[in-house]
Amino acid sequence: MGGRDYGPFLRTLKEAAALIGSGEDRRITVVHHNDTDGIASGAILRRALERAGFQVENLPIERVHPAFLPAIHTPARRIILYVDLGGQGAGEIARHIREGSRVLILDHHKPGIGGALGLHHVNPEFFGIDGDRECSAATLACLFALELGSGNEDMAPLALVGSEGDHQLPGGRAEGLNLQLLQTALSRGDLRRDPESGAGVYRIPRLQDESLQEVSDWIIALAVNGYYRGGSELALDFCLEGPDRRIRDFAREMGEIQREKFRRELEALGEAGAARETDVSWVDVGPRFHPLGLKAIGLFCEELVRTGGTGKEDYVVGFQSFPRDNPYLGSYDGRETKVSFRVTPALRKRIELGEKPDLMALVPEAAARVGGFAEACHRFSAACTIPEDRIPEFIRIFARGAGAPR
Ligand SMILES: [Mn+2]
Repeated sequence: MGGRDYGPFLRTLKEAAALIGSGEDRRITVVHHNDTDGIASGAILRRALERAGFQVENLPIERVHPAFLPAIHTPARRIILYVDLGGQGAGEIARHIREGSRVLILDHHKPGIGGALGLHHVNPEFFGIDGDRECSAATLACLFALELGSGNEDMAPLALVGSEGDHQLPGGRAEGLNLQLLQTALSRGDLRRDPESGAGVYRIPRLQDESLQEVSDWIIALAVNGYYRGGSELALDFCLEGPDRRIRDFAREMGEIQREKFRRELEALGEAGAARETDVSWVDVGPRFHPLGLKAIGLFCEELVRTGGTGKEDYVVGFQSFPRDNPYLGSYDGRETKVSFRVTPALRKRIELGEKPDLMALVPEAAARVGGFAEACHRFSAACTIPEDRIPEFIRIFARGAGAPR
């Protein structure tokens, strides 16, 4: 840590905890991502806020979609805490805040430009702390929990689960604020090193001695694959109580559903594999992956690449239609499709050589041109949402950009 001064950041967290902890209202809604880091964050906050006398409602979501904000910001919800998401949509969220309600965002993703009035946004990135490497959302949530009460130190292992899920512990090495909580958890015996299983493997005795990676795998099976069957609830229970029979059965069932859906889809594509347009291999699974969560299409694109179902140097694009019913927020008939992007290993090399454009250069612009929006864009993987009836047009626009010489 090199004697880094986290004082100003921790003071801001303390103020945020005071803001939430004070007041008469004892009902709070925690809105969080449904991936490993988000679920671990949601579990930490549920336990810590319950200990502080709150009645806690967890709302796990796949992303902040403008259409769902009115369903989140209802009059009955007076205190809303966003964690692991919300930072990039702060401006949009601010427009839905009702008078007399309090909204706090705890996020570690690089915030967009421009602030938002009427809400508090605590983010390590504001303090020069790298939210991609030194502080997962679960670490942030745990530090917030420690400001609510020092009795929450037992939540530190879950902070590391979130860090693992967000790939912030390469080879088991933690940095920055993640490292602080790793030391807390080890010194209390809430986490133990397991050198016999490999360097950098940590296990959580309280969760039946599962490793951080195993816990993360459980959460993905439950909350990501099982999202549209309410599996996020089980994932939260799992984080706080450990796996029971019901949780193991559900996770296994979701795993089977995923394998079966993928197998059928590959079979239907047959020898020819994905459809081709210049430099682009694409597949539209429509609603066929239901009830799997929207991350399924990205995983399927990876499977397509692995099984050779794409062109050798292609961008790989998958479409999965947006389910009409959200288990937490009710129905929505926007008729949209989620779009996932991957690249083949050969294309990745060419992008690295600067011979082809990366996904950050292609996706936001193509999405905007058909009235959609980009969500999570990295160089070699990305996602966006577009209207369902504009898929053919989108493929043409994307293929034109992809074929353009760099
Ligand atoms: Mn995260």
